[in-house]
Amino acid sequence: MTKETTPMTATIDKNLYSHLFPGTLDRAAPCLILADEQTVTYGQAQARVGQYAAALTSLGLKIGDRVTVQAEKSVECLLLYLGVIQAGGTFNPLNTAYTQSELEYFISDARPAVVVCDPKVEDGTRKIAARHGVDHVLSLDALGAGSASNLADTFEATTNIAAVNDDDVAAIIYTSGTTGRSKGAMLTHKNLSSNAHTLHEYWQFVPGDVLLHALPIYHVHGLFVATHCALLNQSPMFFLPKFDLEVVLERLPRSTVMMGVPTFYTRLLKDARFTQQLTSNMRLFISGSAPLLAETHIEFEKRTGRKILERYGMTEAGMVTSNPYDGDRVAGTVGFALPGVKTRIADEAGKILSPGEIGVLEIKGPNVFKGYRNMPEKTAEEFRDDGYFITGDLATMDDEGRVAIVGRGKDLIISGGLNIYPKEIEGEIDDIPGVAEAAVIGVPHPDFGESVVAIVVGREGTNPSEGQIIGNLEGKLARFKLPKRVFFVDELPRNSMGKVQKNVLRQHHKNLFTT
Ligand code: MCA
Ligand code: AMP
Repeated sequence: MTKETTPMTATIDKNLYSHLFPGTLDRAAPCLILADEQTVTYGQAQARVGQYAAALTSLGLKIGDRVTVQAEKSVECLLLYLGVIQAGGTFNPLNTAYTQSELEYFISDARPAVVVCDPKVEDGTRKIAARHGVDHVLSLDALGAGSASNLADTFEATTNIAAVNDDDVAAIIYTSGTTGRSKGAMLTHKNLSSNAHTLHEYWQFVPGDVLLHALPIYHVHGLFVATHCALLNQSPMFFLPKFDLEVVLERLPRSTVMMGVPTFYTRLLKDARFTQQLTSNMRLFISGSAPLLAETHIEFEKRTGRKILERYGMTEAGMVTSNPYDGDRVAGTVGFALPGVKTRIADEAGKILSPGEIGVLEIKGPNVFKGYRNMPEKTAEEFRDDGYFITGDLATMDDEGRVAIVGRGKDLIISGGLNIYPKEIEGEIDDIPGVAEAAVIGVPHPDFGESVVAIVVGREGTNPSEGQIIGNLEGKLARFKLPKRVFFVDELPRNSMGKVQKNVLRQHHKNLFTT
């Protein structure tokens, strides 16, 4: 944070960077306040971003070149992201929990020009990178130290902003699929800047706002929705490494806005120190990424006198609908299509349904992504001919356009706001010696909303244990995907078509974690 630069002169609106760091930037204003209260001003942040942009450009990064980053949340990591954007590169963050074997796939698909990883896994990452022709591997640790930041230190901050087009890809975020491998959703500069402006206005950010940022920054929620709103508002963020209840309770009285997954709210409600008085400075609590239980919504209001604002989104489109800021925030609903976004409910064949009928939510707007990297057929399958994207979420819409998510057309578990696809885990369990087949389901969980449970049929004459199954998956799958419990059965329930009846299994295990 040592080098200062002169204020920006060039403004190229197409680059997301120009929106987040406008010519009118108040350089002395606090931007990031760390866990130890150290503050980074907007001027310092911009200068550091400029150093990262210069460093990346010196490595030969061109518009659209990918920078894959699997690093712990830190200020440096956030500023590296913004440096990639300024330089016109494509930022590709990865969940820090992914194992090296998961990483191999992402690198093989993203074909990055630069990979940034934690120093702890640098050796393994270098080997993977070498196998896929990646030229540069840099490191960044949880404190923001490593060869990436050392390299940035050696450059003067550049004020050049890459002249991108609206549909140049600013980020690729991998999102798992019901079948096959993860899909890299390509989000353009226009997707990100349009959604940022819409949310900034819709959620009525005002001078004096302070954002409490405790989300990870490898997903849309923490990286784009939260930080872009704060940056557009030139507001400070309490930038916490993770959701630590003690630290969050301590920072709440000095914050005005928090964005979180439902687990944040259930954890706060479990603590008696979370009171109306503690939240008296807060103007907005936002929840998303997973369904907020109506009981959490109601208990929250009872405790604090405030209503959580629930919104709905997905990697492929950023934010799609939101409960209103001023109007009714109705528990169990995700509100209305955001300005500029169109929503409709259709059946599988694409017939538009009437108000109140359950179908799949389809969406269209400037926020909707460009497509999945390297998967033109998969992309085409998920769009209607008239440009609507098929979300795969089951929903209803009332006469006024208020949307409620009532289920999922896709076989997906959402645990603590992280998406987990049963198919991926079933595939790994099926490969374990002694296993005939497996079904993986999501079961209600008081902390994570849903948790992963595996039901396994052993091969005749073999008797694998729960510990063996989980032990076998360790190192192959990120730990948050590991089943919390494994049960053994003689056979899986099937319908007349031979399809595993997961609803029967879910029903059978529904009280596993809740009673
Ligand atoms: C951690 N663990 C988990 C999860 N997180 N297990 C299941 N589900 C999880 N979400 C496991 C770890 O593997 C570890 O297991 C143990 O729990 C402790 O890990 P720790 O990191 O200390 O956990 P935590 O700090 O308690 O984290 C829980 C969390 C976190 C706060 C809920 O997962 C989180 O911040 N989630 C937010 C995810 C998010 O940002 N989603 C947005 C996606 P072991 O001990 O076995 O190693 S974007 C999106 O969905 C769209 C666009 C949208 O609408 O926003
Ligand atoms: P992701 O893969 O991270 O993009 O996850 C997006 C998915 O999370 C959506 O397709 C929904 O299934 C789910 N989701 C996000 N927000 C909500 C919400 N408020 N209520 C219910 N489900 C949600």
